[in-house]
Amino acid sequence: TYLLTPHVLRTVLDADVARPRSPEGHKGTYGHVLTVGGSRTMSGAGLLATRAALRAGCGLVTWALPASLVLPLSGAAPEVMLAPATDEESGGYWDEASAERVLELAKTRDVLAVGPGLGRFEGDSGWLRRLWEGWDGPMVVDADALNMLSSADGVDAWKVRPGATVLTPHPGEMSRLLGISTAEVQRDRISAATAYAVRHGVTLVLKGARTIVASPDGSAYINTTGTSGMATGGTGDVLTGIIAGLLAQGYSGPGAAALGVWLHGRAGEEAARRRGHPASVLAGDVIDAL
Ligand code: NPW
Ligand code: AMP
Ligand code: MG
Repeated sequence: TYLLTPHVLRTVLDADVARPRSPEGHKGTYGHVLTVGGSRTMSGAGLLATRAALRAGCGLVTWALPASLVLPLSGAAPEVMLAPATDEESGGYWDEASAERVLELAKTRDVLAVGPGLGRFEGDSGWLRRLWEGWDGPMVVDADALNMLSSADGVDAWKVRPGATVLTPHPGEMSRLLGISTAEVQRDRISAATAYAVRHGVTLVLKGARTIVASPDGSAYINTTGTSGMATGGTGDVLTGIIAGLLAQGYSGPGAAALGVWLHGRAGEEAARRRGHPASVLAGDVIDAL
């Protein structure tokens, strides 16, 4: 277990062959993220994750969202491509069939970021399993997608993914993943995170003040950046986008998670400085400070 200082961060990233920002680079050089999220009442979460991925430096981002949201959201983020992932005729809401559309879109993208603002729907655990096993590249699993994982039967039988898998639960989501109380999770955060990461072969980011990054090899990192100003709606969705944007640039699961968590906290500190007080930080300010 290490404190995630800039020096330690460098050693984590040593193993990475990320794509450096080359003067010759173009938008295709830095990877393409597919965000899968948003719903009628939580479109903001999908938008925050999508914008954060771009701010983290990937070249392109497509946002797969319910068809009924495409028109209201066109223009909300001009840099982002919108891809309806549901059927217009059915009212355009997430359903089990939308997994096939997402997998089709994923064929020409590098990273999937699944969960922010998705909501829950009938058969959603099977939907997540279809993406988990049907997509072999890197994948960030957050928010409602974590809740789908919690309510799925027989997760141990799900295939270990060949691509990097990064799970980003807050303590409430972690308590659902483990079937224990939030207080129990908080009592020993390092053990909760590392045990899950090793057992399931994933990178697990246990969020909250002093976020833990646990890698599948059993090592754990305690973040040193962040501020109480980040205790506000949407900051977790921003982190999901940042990690996905870094994965798209070629970082490993633990590398993208450690760098993403550190940068996210540092951007939160900068946002609080710019606003003059942590209480006034919004999730969008964290993106802008990045
Ligand atoms: P409490 O309140 O202390 O008892 P949920 P969610 C606990 C979307 N969003 N330390 C907390 O415990 C997300 O993307 C949309 C301790 C509470 O029980 C999801 O799709 C937004 N406990 C969806 O909303 C902006 C902690 O977790 C529970 C903790 C639901 O996600 C907001 C709350 O978690 C949001 O991101 C900590 N550090 N952190 C938008 N603008 O569209 C959390 N808890 O029930 O999983 O709800 O996180 O809001
Ligand atoms: P979520 O609950 O999914 O929106 O995620 C909240 C984000 O804000 C996570 O990255 C947390 O680590 C971060 N955060 C929340 N409260 C604090 C705090 N008091 N200090 C530092 N970071 C925090
Ligand atoms: Mg969240």
